[in-house]
Amino acid sequence: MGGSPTFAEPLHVGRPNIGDRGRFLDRVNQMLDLRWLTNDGPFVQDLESQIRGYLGVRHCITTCNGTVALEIAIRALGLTGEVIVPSFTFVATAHALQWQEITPVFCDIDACSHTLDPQTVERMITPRTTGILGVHIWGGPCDTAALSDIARRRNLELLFDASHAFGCSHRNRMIGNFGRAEVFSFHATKVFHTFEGGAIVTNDDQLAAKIRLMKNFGFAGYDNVIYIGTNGKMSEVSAAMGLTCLESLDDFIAVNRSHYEQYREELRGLPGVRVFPHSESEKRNYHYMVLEIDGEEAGISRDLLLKVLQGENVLARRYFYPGCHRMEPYRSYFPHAGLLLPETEALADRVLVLPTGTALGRREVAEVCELLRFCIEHGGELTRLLGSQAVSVSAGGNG
Ligand code: T4K
Repeated sequence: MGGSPTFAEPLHVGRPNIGDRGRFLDRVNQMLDLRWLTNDGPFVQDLESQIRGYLGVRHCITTCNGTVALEIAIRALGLTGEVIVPSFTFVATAHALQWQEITPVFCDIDACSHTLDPQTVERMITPRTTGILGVHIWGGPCDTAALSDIARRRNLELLFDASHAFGCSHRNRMIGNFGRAEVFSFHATKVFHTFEGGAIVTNDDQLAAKIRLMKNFGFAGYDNVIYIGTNGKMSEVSAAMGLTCLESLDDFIAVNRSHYEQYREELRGLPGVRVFPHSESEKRNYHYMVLEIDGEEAGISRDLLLKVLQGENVLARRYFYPGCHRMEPYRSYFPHAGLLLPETEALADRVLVLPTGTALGRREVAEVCELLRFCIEHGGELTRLLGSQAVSVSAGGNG
């Protein structure tokens, strides 16, 4: 409203974690000395081995990003026709299917867990369905038992997009051990990252061998291509960052957890604000700080709240607004999809993701909470003053 913003510098949702800079630079020097920069080099092999140990899985195949990892996993599983997927996810989940001319059939979610609702999944199955692609949103697992049961009974493949769930567990096993395979994103903004990167993990030996071929043009040794493939390789510099981040992962998670607990404490009792709860009994990475805003109860709409936060340089986000089914090309392909997605649409209108991570301190978290409290206490006035103005898109993100 004309004054200077609360924060002089923008507060992003997820600034990258860096870890021990010295350790990373040492690795970069080793890499340069060795002149081995990509193609299954020593850092990639070490990273894959450490991830296998960390997750307790038989195979880890690193990739250049999470989207390509999804594309390869989908292809390696032989998915065709239709695949059931949530609309409430980052658009890459749907694109990885459509890119291969597989129809993403958008399915509604459970309002509490924000993940696929198994009963609805069952209703979306047609003779063309070949698989289910569940997403462990915010690091919280899908109902893996119910989805496995459906997949087994209906003879479908089950794949998980675990992009948000590195370091999380479910039923006392690390995520990475469910379905036929699971896919991680190691994008710079993730709790564990490799600048750009991803991985497919599986306990299936044959599937792993196929995926390894596919991510490297189908090469089974020099001059010998035995399968159609792509270039999905992770570079050595990315793996060097991964090894460095892995050494500090517990610290990153501890910071996220402390921010989550502080937010939960300081926002307690604010009308219309629900903090998405993380399990107390399982491992969580606390990577996404998710609120659900009930505009009626809060006395201010989620979008106006976002606008005010942005004005104060708090670049909160509406992940995953408006839902894949309301983005192109899906909006044109399936103009009536929303009729079957009431929970997805309601959630897309409520979610507000707040800044967290190692770039933030307790003071910043306290000030963001103070701002939210102020906005809700003065919701009526803010709505009168600013209510008619549209939400602008914050700088620097994908959308
Ligand atoms: N499946 C799911 C469920 C996913 O969430 C994702 C990725 C994928 C699949 C695909 O995986 P990848 O192919 O990406 O590996 C971000 C990420 O770009 C995206 O990886 C992630 N999901 C998604 C949830 O979030 P945006 O739209 O938030 O924009 P971004 O990454 O440009 O920036 C977020 C904020 O962080 C910005 O405001 C600025 C700040 N930032 C960003 C970068 C890259 C920095 O401070 N430094 C940086 O280096 O998508």
